[in-house]
Amino acid sequence: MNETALIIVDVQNDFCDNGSLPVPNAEQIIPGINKIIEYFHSSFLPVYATRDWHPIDHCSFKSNGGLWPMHCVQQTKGSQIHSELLIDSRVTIINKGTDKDKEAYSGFDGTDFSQELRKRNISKVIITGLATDYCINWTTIGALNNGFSATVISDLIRGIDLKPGDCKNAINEMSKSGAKFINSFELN
Ligand code: VGL
Ligand code: ZN
Repeated sequence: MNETALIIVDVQNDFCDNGSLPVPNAEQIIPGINKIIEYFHSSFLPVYATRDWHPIDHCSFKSNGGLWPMHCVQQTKGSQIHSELLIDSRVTIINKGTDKDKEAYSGFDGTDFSQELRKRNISKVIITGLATDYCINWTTIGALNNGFSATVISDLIRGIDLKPGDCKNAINEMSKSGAKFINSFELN
């Protein structure tokens, strides 16, 4: 149980420029994430990418009383992973938020992700992607709650800050829960 896996969270069109729920400056982190993906492949370490993967009648949409504009609807352009991200068959995709009645910000919520990681002897995850104050926060805490150690790449995350301070609070929360933070230059 001592392998490390990379988890790229929700780098999907709807969270990028011109998407329906754009995260400010999301696209800035893509080249940096690509370097980390290549580093993991060259070290023969597993790479996972989560996708927010909602049915069209999902409860998180404003049209259904939720908080968000319609986003990441299964099989649409908006739910595709950004084309500049180096995703190929070596990357395992994890879909979350697929139950119309449940919000699921964590890649560990309603998925078999933790069993999959355990099966591959992974004890530590490195986390990057979108959005700091939602799916990064919840996925990181989900990893910790499932017994993995979790490290967030601090310069390769971007957040929404619906309320100013949300991202800062999320970082404090992850820290308090036991997550570590590193800069990407420490990885390659
Ligand atoms: C997310 C808002 C709604 C995220 C997903 O990926 O952080 N944020 N759905
Ligand atoms: Zn969502």
